[in-house]
Amino acid sequence: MTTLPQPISAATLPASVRGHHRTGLETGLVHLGLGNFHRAHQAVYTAAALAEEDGPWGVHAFATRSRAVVAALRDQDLLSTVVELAPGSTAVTAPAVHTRADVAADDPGLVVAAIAERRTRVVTLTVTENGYTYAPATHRLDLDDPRVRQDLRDGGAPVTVIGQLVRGLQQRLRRHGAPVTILSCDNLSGNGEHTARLVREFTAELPAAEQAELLPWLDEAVTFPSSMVDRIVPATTDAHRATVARRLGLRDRVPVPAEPFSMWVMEEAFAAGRPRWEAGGALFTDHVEPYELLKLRLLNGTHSLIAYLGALSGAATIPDAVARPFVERAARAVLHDEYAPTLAVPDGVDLDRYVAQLFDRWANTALGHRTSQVGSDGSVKLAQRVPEPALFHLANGRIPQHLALTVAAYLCCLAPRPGADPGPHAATMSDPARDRLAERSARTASTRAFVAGVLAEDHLLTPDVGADSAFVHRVAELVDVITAHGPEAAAAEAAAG
Ligand code: CS2
Repeated sequence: MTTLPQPISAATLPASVRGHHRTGLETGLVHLGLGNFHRAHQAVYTAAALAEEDGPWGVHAFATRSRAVVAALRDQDLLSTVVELAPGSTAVTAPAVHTRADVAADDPGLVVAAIAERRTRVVTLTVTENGYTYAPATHRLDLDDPRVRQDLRDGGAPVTVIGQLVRGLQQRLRRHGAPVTILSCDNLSGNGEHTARLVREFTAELPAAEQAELLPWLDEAVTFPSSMVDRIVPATTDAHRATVARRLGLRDRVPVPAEPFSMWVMEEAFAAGRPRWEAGGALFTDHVEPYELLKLRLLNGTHSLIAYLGALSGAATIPDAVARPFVERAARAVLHDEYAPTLAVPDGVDLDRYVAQLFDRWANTALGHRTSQVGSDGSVKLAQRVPEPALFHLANGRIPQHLALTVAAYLCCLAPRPGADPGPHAATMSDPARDRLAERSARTASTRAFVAGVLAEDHLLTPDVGADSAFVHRVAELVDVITAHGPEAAAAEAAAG
């Protein structure tokens, strides 16, 4: 008879894998978005900070919806592991930083109360691009979203993140008014300013007296630093659970796989202190934007193209995809010819080294990052990655062929032309726009009209990209090539210009 390993807990976890040895941690951070990324990123930096300097930096974390993760963490004394994977090397650590875990959807009032607690000094967010309830075409708060409207009407239990932030800040001001920092850690350009703007736009819809109360205090006491976060963190599988069982002899129901690489760059604008995150390698700068754009375009933008071309050619994972010579060629072309010219490389970053490292990271076969995961939520991700670089080239009289290919491959995955089958990996990509796009594809006979509808009427990217008929035309041509001859033929077409 085989005995199951014991569950991971405060009693069973070996001291050698704990990120730090503090006990009786007090809560000073609230985190919204308790998913894999948070546990492999901010939690690791916070554990490193605590190893170096004591402080009230325990984390009260809220999962957006996932009860399974919260239930597992509660059964495990809020402990879980990070399994760092590279070909030929595995390392397991357990950053013990959480003091409480809850599900936001089950008790939104608790999120509001946690933000309002005096002891809360920083609220960190990893709620994905999709969690900010803004209209991608305008970047403004989406007042047409029924959840936003509901949150504006009903102050007690907001369901949107922006609603929760505003109600939490409102309660905070009324209770004591202590300063606080809201730190977005999502892949949005200017994520701090963006969050601040959405918070103010929501506030501007409240009754006049509430606006007059809150707006001046937001200016005085609340900061919204921008940050660039980077670590490839796939979804958890049984293989990761088995690795932890083998390594530690313990059962972790919710380990997080991650690549060894990790990076965090933030603006130094904290209203009420912060952990010594530099102990984990975080950088603080007054100019975070060049880092954000570098990462958002070279890594995330290229990643999208690899995911869509890969999925369409039958690749389940990013390393499988980028191992196909035509995908690698297309990735290098979009990166060097179309994204890189739109960037100012931050001081101290060696571009060639950065790019070489990206290709090594994508080739990490031990990680098994799925094309369907990177391809999910493309309607919100592409709007962050493609429009500005596309407009840069269009303004210079050039059609950015591989940005057009990115959009075409995305459309072929999510909304295939009638009769086309994009295969199993595209079929499992989730996207809030999937039904709308698929319905438009099914009812529009001409590809040109379909693509024009998506870009110029639905504003998948931005209105000015949608208004560029040469770009729209090229995307439509490439959709037709993918549909008739496959992704490799379309990549060859794009390369030929
Ligand atoms: C990826 C990112 O899913 C995606 O769109 O591009 O999640 C990427 O892996 C991370 O941003 C890496 O830091």
